[in-house]
Amino acid sequence: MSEKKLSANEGIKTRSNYLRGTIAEGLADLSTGSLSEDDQQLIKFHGSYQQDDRDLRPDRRKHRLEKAYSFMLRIRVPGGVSTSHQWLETDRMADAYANGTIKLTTRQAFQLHGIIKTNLKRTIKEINDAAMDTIAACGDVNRNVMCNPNPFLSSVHEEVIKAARDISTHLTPQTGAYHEIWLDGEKVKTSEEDEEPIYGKTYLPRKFKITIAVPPSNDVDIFANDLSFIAIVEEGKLVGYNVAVGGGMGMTHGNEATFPRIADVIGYCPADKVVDVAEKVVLVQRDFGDRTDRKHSRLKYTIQDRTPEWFLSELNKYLGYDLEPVRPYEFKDNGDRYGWVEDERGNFHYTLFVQGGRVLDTPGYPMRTGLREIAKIHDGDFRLTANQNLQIANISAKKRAEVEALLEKYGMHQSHERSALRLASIACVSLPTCALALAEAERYLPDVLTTLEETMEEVGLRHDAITIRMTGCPNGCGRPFISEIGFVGRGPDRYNLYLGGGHAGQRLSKLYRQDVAAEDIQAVLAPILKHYATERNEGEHFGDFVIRAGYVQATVQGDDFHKNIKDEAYLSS
Ligand code: SRM
Ligand code: SF4
Repeated sequence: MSEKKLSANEGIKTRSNYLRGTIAEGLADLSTGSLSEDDQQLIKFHGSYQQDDRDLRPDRRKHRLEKAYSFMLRIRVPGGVSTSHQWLETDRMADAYANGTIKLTTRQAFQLHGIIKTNLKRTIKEINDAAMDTIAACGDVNRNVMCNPNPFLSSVHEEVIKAARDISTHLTPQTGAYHEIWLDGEKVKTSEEDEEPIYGKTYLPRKFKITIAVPPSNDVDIFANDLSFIAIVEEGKLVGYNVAVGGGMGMTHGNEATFPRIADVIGYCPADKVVDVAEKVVLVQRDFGDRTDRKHSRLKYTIQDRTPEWFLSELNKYLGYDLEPVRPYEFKDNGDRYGWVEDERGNFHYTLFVQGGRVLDTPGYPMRTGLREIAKIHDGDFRLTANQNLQIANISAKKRAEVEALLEKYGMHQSHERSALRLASIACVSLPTCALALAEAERYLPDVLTTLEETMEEVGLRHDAITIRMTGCPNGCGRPFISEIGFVGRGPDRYNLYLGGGHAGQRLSKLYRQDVAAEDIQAVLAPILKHYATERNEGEHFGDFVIRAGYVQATVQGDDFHKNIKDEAYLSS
């Protein structure tokens, strides 16, 4: 029996000498704005993607110019908590080296876009000087660990954020390459001195994502992650975590072997075992994940192929003890709590809506300037939410009036009064920077929402939160397959429309219409929204209603996600 060939990336990792490759040499080559193909893969582990401005492609092609290459940098922010100083530094670098905007991502990280090759090293160095880093923000390793910014249960939250940081630190790659290349760290003599105790030479088969949630809020969307911990709080104290494994969103149009998957909740561990469990789940995936086909290499496929029961028994072997039975928990929603909140210690938190997570100044709405002015006087911290929003957190009672005045001065004080639909929206970056985008998302969803708001207003749904997400392709960076309404790019101005995801992100949606033209979106959705407004049961969420009313089937775990996609054109595309 012949062994299947390893994917090309496995060779790149093996040859890279623990992620060094020829990145340093490539940075020094001023004849091009790009890096070699192999280094483009390796640089992801260092937190960067080589991109080009796709809006400029036709013109540059016409003039026979190299693509307008630049680099995106993703800054890890474990648990989404950033200090005021870190905010100010990120803001400064956005002007000094990037495109003048800060992107708050769906995994509570910062992204800077448009950094040219000659500025990359100094930007990474300055990020590290601000006590942040970019290592493992991307690549076949554990990514930014998410944790919900829960101001209500601040004592529990403190413990949970510590767990997120501990997991993040424990799973950070140990290679000296990052320090060597970006921070002028000392060169190690042989790669032997530079081992990766957890990952080994070839790291993981694919990216790996971890979250922690404190119910009833699922605002970090645990079911879309490789591994999640659901905090179990008894009598106000954190006692442990339920463990969920095997979630993920990405799929490829027309390829039924790829699909989004909801994580399985397989057991419970005491609070002091959380890092151990995280490590062992990673090890099982390291050893059993598919390294031959990158479209089949996420943990969700390992578990789908071998069953959750197999995974639990293997994990118990790696742990040397058994996970306990799952404890009861309940999630109510996966959205953010906007506006002002006071916590049990008398601190204040203001959650600001940030459309598409893009922090920038626009005529009439100088949000980036306003946040900079707040950061200058703010004595608490900033918390990035997994819904691409921003919490100005832990404002002391004596500072609240000052922060409030600045919010008002810069027009941010009413951000939470927008329609409930807009407040429940997410759009991935997509064009012009994302190399994989098939259609617009961040630049287009605001307009779609404006037209849908007319319908929502008309039928009396202005205050009803329906989760709505748009992505430029089926990789699912905005987690569209677990929203109640999901648009997934198919091609320029064309989207597949998915309906019926769970309001708390607990159920996948189903394809309702394929190839909806951008201009037809309102016409397709308006009758369904009207129907919902008149026929819904008391407290019934939109995602549940569309299933009851027969627009789509419910997805149950283990179901074939593509079961109701029977369109030949779709499958052959
Ligand atoms: Fe993502 C690839 C942006 C969250 C699934 N994602 C990309 C790249 C890097 C495109 C590329 O490979 O060339 C995008 C860069 C665009 C740009 O110009 O910035 C990109 N992903 C994003 C962000 C910035 C979207 C956003 O608007 O916030 C999010 C950054 C998160 C972070 O801080 O780490 C982002 N990506 C996600 C999520 C959501 C999540 O993790 O909760 C998912 C779905 C969950 C999952 O992983 O299954 C996601 N991104 C993907 C995939 C599909 C992976 C798969 O298993 O099939 C790709 C493509 C790939 O890896 O090959 C991808
Ligand atoms: Fe790019 Fe697709 Fe992710 Fe959007 S969903 S950022 S288009 S990879």
